[in-house]
Amino acid sequence: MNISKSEKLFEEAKLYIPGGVNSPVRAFKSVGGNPLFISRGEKGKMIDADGNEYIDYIGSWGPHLFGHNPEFIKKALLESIEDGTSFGAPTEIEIKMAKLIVELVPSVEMVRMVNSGTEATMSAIRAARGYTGREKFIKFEGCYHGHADYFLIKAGSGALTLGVPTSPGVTKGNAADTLLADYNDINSVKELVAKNKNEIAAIIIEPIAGNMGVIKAEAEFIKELRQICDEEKIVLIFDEVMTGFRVSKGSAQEVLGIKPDLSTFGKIIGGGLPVGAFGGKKEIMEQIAPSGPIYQAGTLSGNPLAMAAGYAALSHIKDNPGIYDELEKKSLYLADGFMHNLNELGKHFAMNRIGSMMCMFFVEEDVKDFKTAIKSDIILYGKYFHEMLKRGIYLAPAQFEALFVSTVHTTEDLDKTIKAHYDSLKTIL
Ligand code: KE4
Repeated sequence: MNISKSEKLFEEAKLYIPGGVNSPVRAFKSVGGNPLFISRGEKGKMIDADGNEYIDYIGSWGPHLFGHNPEFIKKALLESIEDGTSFGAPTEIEIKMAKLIVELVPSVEMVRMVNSGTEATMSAIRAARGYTGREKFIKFEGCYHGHADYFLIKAGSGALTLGVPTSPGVTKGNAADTLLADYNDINSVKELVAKNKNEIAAIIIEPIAGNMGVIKAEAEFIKELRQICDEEKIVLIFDEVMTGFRVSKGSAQEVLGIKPDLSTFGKIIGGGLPVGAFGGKKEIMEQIAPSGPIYQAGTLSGNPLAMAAGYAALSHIKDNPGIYDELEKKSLYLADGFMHNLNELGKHFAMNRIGSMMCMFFVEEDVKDFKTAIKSDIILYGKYFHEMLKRGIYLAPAQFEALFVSTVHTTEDLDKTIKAHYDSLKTIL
């Protein structure tokens, strides 16, 4: 039986790269089967090594708000590369990029560029610790902030809710300062704050979670979170790596109407290249080296090539704010199609959507926190994923991720996806 090019490539990749991939979720472990090797992306589509075409709803896990390789980003890159790629010295485009982020996100007064979301969140935690002189921080079960040691922590036993490492290599020492609260449960935050009075430097949250599937912070919850941080002088960090410029021009903080003290960004701000950023209140950011004592650095941070792509992406957003209405229309059309199918099939799976990020959970009850999210039937999700793939629809190879609609998904793409959704569910239920 002849094996596909993707299968051949995967076998070879596993000889040289752990698990054959450079990021675990790409290996299809959660859904079974072997990953497809992608040869190219074009608008809302990706083509694999065997020439099969898929409508792509991952968009490289969020960056491709405008689909693959949009002309205006490609043009900016080709122009920039004529002058070189990186100099390890300040360049004008870094000022333009910083000014544009400050203009688009009012809570950001100053910003530092880094090379990934992980770098952004770990730097934001260090900034908060350095600024407050405190060591502990609160994160929420189900939120993912990248792979810095002190984020790879799950709730420990007992009321103490002390973190325990989720990965070998993460030390107990690192876990000791990470406190776990429950998303959308303000009492779980109040308990931790009371038990760790004046010891908490920061609370970091995905204001719209995208890593336990999609779950929006409830209005009352996020408002009280802001109040607690004000009262306790805790730095409130919105991790907007996924939601930044995804859910609105001003990111999730504009949708929720709450200003954090620090924000982290990634994905879309790189226009498809590796870029992250953290920024916020000037009094905190001025503490970052070399203007202040809190050390933070990066060889390729703000490199002009990546800045060219990111600046092109953010400029396109600034010049075309109507894209969010367009994204809302397309995303609502898709979600309505899915909901119609579920009603036809008599299945009331939870469907959470904020703008162009959404998730269908294989559980028939509201999903508003980690505990309800993990009731989803991930085996059934795996079957659904493969049925959709067979029908040319490329979704996240894991239940607890987001589906992303782009500005270049056409009505034809959406109709094909809605039909595939119905036929796939019909097949597996
Ligand atoms: P990166 O270090 O992967 O650029 O960003 C980490 C990160 C931080 N914060 C949030 C809210 C994030 O969603 C992420 C990364 N997102 C995952 C997708 N769920 C990236 C995919 C992957 O790990 O390959």
